[in-house]
Amino acid sequence: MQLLDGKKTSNDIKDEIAAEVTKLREAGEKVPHLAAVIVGNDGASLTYVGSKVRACKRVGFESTLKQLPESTTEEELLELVGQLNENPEIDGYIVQLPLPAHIDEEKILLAVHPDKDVDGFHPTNFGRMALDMETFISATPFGIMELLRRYNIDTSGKHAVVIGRSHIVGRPISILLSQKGKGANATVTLTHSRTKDIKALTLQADIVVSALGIPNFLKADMVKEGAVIIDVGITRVPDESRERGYYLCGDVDFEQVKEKASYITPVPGGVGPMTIAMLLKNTLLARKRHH
Ligand code: BQF
Repeated sequence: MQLLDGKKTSNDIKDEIAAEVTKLREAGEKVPHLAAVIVGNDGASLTYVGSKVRACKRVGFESTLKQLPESTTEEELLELVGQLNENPEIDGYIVQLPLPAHIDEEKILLAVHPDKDVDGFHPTNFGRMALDMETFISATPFGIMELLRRYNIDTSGKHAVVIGRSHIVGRPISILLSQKGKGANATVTLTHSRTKDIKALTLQADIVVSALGIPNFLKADMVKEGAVIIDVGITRVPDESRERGYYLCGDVDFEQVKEKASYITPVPGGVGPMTIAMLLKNTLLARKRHH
């Protein structure tokens, strides 16, 4: 078994981005500027935006964090989105999900200008991704593809089984894996909560991507010997004995499955850090495209 080390790979990518930022600065050009909007005080969301802002600092990007109260109205958030679209200082921005229940997420995502949509969630960008056009690919699927490419994993003609059909991970990764190119060309099965017999499918899989959010869902008896296992789950499991009060648990029963896998991502330190690195990559791309 070989670990797909997202922590190390994301640090390599951040080093590459930092080197590009230095070049931009030396050429007298503006450095990339990412803004992040968060509404409310969800603990996990605050951690995620915190990581994103910290990552910006690490590579030499400018960053702006807009923290709005839980009571923010949809109109107020749309107003801020409009300002960010207009602001020439901001190359790209994200609106941290999930949003409070009283705000229509779809309405907000539609309002983000596609040229600044570094999360790649706007239908224009998702559609461009599906059509092999240049776009911002969502950070998590982009991170998974980059991990497969950097480890030279042979995906061509392989059977990839994706678990979960979310707009942010399952759906886009199933499209990307089936496209032409390095780390792709796979035959893809997209499974979800209505799939009749997931185990029968995962047993046939050369590659499993699990983006379900059920801790330890994927057991050793569900995977084929030598399979590549990508774990996108990161559930916070309450644990009094830890100083944080929880631990992070993936969808894959790592201790069991690692014995059968050829390659496997750990949680933490697998896909999660890659997500952050690819958001930076998209922001650099936005800066370069900006003029
Ligand atoms: C790690 C996310 C669900 C819903 C909204 C590093 C992250 C996570 C794990 C991280 C995620 C998950 C993010 C690790 C961003 C990934 O070391 O394993 C980084 O910050 N993520 C998000 O912004 O919104 C989410 C998951």
